[in-house]
Amino acid sequence: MESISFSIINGVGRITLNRPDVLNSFNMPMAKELIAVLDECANKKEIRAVLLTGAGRAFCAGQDLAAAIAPSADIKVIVQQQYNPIISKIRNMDKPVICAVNGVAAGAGANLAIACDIVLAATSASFIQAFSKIGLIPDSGGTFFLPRLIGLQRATALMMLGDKVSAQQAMEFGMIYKVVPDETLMQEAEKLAEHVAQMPTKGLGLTKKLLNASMDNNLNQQLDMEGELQAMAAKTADHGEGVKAFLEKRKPVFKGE
Ligand code: T3D
Repeated sequence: MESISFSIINGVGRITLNRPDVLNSFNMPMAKELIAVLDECANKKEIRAVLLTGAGRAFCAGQDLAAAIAPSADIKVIVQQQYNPIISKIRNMDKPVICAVNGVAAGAGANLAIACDIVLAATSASFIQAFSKIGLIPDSGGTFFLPRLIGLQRATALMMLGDKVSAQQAMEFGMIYKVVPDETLMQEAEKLAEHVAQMPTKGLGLTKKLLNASMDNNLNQQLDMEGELQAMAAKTADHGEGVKAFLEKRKPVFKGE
């Protein structure tokens, strides 16, 4: 792979967007590589959590604008073949996806970050719904997730104005989980990812499924689904181990089964 670095360490599939000269902006090859590694993360049993970050000083500046204006570029194809599958794969992966936003996240880059399950950001990171500045509309699931995370009023203002939001402000808005000093971002993100990789993976996957469904369901539908999925969680080996360890007053050893 040329534009993505990927490794598996301690149960974590670590993905780094790696086109730092153009702030890790997306062209088709990078999107295809990301899609392939997301598939690998979803399918490999030994991977129990994913950590996504960017190389260099940025997380991701969204679409590579030079690639987007190439004569052969078709924006509908770019959205359908790059961004839509990436966002669907992150949301449908039955494992936690942690995002470490190491610098600016703009356009599709901002919406890629907020589609992840738990988002940490470096103090110097920022988020920009940059689309309106170039006459485009927000994509990559932004119009779905952002109003649900921070409310319609703030989402509308950010998407129409394209204002830059600091990491601190993003946390206060509820757009991300936590702000971490620049120097310790990767260390904390790795620690968090390795921690969740040791947790009951099937239960976390079912929790994610419920949270996804809660975006559309009414209360009764959600209560029914909780009942069904709780029955599935109760059948996992990790549930058995959790209860046994509790009763034996020891630390559980979860295997993701
Ligand atoms: O196909 C479609 O278009 C549909 C899909 C759309 C999805 C989208 O994501 S649309 C939104 C696209 N992204 C943007 O509009 C953001 C563009 N970038 C910026 O506004 C700024 O670069 C940042 C605010 C992100 C960072 O600013 P700054 O001052 O820290 O860095 P810079 O100097 O602007 O950028 C550094 C280099 O990266 C520079 O190259 P150079 O001069 O050193 O050779 C710059 O051209 C390059 N770069 C930054 N963003 C992009 C980019 N090159 C290509 N595409 C980019 N998006």
